[in-house]
Amino acid sequence: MNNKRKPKWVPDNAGEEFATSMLKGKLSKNDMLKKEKGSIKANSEHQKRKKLNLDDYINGVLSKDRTILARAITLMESNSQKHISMAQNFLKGILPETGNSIRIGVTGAPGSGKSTFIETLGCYLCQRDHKLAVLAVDPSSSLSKGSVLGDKTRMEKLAREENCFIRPSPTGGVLGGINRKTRETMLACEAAGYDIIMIETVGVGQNEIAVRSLVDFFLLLKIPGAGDELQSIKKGIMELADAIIINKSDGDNVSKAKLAKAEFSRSLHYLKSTTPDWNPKVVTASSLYNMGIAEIWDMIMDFKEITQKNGFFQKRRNQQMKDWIHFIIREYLETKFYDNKAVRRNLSEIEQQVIEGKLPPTTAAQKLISKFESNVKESKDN
Ligand SMILES: Nc1nc2c(ncn2[C@@H]2O[C@H](COP(=O)(O)OP(=O)(O)OP(=O)(O)O)[C@@H](O)[C@H]2O)c(=O)[nH]1
Ligand SMILES: [Mg+2]
Repeated sequence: MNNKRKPKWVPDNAGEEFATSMLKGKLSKNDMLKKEKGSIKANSEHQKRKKLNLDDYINGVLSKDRTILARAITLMESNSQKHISMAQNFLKGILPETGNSIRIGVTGAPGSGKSTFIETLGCYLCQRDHKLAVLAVDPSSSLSKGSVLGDKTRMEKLAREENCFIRPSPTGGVLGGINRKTRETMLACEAAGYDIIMIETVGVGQNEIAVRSLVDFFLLLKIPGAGDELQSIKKGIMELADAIIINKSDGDNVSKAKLAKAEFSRSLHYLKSTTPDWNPKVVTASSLYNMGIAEIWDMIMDFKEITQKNGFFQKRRNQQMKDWIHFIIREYLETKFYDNKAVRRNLSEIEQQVIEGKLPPTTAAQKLISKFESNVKESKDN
């Protein structure tokens, strides 16, 4: 008897007289269907995975092909050297077609309603023939566990809109990742004809600053609380915002929201605006019940008109581009420095000496820098 055909319950020492074996089963109708589906899937997978060259990427994105846009973003997110140089050539190719959008940053504490707000405003805009790209920046999911997955399901209605493209932007915990890759993703979306870009990020200090450097209009979402709003918000973040939205102004929250609005407006009054001719606004809204959303859009359009008229719209973008160059240089040099063998060998010991008061921090930094420089020189000489 063929051992492989033995059912599990047949004793190991069963002889020939133990006449039990399994026959190979026939595929049921259902199995056949599954198999067919599987092969269909494999085929489309194959199609999707067809290798693209540089022109395919550029032409695909410029002709508004969403699948190719998604693949171009994946290419730009890759850290492999081969992909990096192709991605840079791709960017160069699409650059003349970028910039024709309004870039909006949406930030706020976890659960303040950012995704709901983007969904409601997004549906409103898509129905008015705008094309919207939503980039959800997730700070490595450590603070708001799995928020990107949550976002995907929460923005279900928006995801069904033909005019909308939603892309979670992984950052791998590197703050810099937000800046460089999100910016490049944003450019690709613009080249693919998206005239509104919204970037969602969880409000955790430095993230806001990184996102502020990407966008034209920066929105901060707050929820009405027990009147202690101002304590929970850093002045620095408020200064960055072009508008504060008191979200969830519905049901029992309405009167609390009014109070919060008055409180924020008062304190904004004392802060210097970062945008000439624009005083940051405080508005109440309900993303869930679609209240105040159209007014927020009108406000953003007013902002655009005012800043385009006084030239600050372009001036800010120019400054952002300059900052971007320096950011990339800093990122490159820092990585080179901390990856250096001599630095890695000596870093913790020198840090310890500073902690123990044996070395002043400046001397410690200089020591590490000279170890780095001589190591670089040494490897060049060899
Ligand atoms: N009552 C009310 N609830 C809302 C409103 N907006 C959002 N919510 C609810 O608040 C909860 C969180 O909303 P999200 O949109 O996921 O919040 P988020 O800021 O994107 O959250 P994270 O991405 O996890 O940081 C959900 O249960 C929403 O239904 C609103 O205007 N009114
Ligand atoms: Mg969200």
